[in-house]
Amino acid sequence: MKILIIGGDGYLGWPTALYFSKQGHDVAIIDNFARRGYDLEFGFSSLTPILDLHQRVDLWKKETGKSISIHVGDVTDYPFLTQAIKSCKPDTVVHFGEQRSAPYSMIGHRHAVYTQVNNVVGTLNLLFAIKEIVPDCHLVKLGTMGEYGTPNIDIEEGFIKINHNGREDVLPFPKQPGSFYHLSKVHDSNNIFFCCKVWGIRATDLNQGVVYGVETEETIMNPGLCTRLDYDEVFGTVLNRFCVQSIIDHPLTVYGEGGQTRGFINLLDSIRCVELAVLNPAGKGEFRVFNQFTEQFNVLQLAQLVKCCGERQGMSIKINHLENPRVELETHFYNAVHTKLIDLGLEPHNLSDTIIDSIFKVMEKYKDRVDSSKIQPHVNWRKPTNVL
Ligand code: NAD
Ligand code: USQ
Repeated sequence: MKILIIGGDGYLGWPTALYFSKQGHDVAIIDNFARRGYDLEFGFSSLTPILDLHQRVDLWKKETGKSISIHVGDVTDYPFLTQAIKSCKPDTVVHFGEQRSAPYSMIGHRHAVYTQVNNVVGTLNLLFAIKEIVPDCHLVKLGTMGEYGTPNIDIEEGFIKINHNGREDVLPFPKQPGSFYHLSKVHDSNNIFFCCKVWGIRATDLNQGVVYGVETEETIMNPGLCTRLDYDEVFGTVLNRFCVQSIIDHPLTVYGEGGQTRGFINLLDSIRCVELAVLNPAGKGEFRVFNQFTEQFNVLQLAQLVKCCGERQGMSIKINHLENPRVELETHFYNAVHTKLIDLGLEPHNLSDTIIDSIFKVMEKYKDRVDSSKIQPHVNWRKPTNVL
């Protein structure tokens, strides 16, 4: 297949591109390096040293003989996007290319507007470009479990059957997102659903949970092929952050009580889910939603799990409860259905001591690169500002 990966220089996009290339697909990447720009904006840096995209792709060619083509540009720039799509004529577009941090979107007005314009306009452009140039192409779009929020009922996979005043319908599951970033994903989902209906586009919205992990079979072929790993207050996700905090003896930063429950997924499973969606495309005009996570945990459970593993390795780990900088429920019901990807063949790598130990092992190698001043949270949902 010809597969176009938008956001192929990022944490998930890069290892996914390598995986598809290894399977023999013809892979192209679009990226505008916005993610590298956010690091420059705040003085953050990936824990793992990453080469630039051209160097990475050259190294991949040297290791495997396989080529990946690169289109450097911004998907909010429609002429650029249409030119890239005309040149690679993809069978499938996997769209990772958005600003993906909730705290970044909550810094203040400028970052909120940037996030929504970047994400919503980028996806809308892509929908138009698919309709105009490759109408049969399957769009696999990365959404988020955070679109649903934390309702006091079971979360279904995208749609819910509702009985109201004696009439019944299957409707999109109610959305209660918790940040301007998560809101941008809801706006995307609505636009995609609409375009599937009116233009017959085929699309899969992958409502993914929080991803953890760093290595894949392809990225370990050469240290220069590793993917980025963020631990800072803005881009670091909770389990990756707790692991980095452990190896530098920083207390684990549990926000509030720590009862916040989320869906989690290993990096390897995240890539496999995208593959399952790609290999089993949506029908013409079909808008599918898959809940892409394998297990749910609350934040305190994760902290305790990491503490336990770390202590077995001789680390001494303290758990701190910080005043929660976010506005979110800290104790709540959470039960989200996630069977569609399992039905397609996903075999989950569940979180275990062995997996946490292997994440520690990679992190230990780069321990000296950690800047501990970037860990404490400063972005506050209640106090928008434009300065971190
Ligand atoms: P990332 O920031 O590491 O990668 C995103 C990539 O997209 C970056 O390389 C960035 O430069 C590029 N990009 C952003 N805006 C662009 C634009 N306008 N034009 C071209 N390229 C652009 O993020 P990630 O962690 O790899 O996440 C990828 C996707 O998966 C995102 O859509 C995110 O919302 C979703 N997701 C991530 C997680 C997670 O835990 N990392 C969980 C659920 C969903
Ligand atoms: N949290 C802590 N301590 C920390 C960091 C986070 O207690 O040091 C808590 C947060 O308050 C939140 C939970 O952990 O309750 C998850 O936070 P996170 O930063 O790991 O994840 P989130 O902001 O939800 O965003 C991440 C990705 C995003 C993706 C989302 C999936 O950055 O791209 O969409 O996970 S989901 O959470 O399912 O919406």
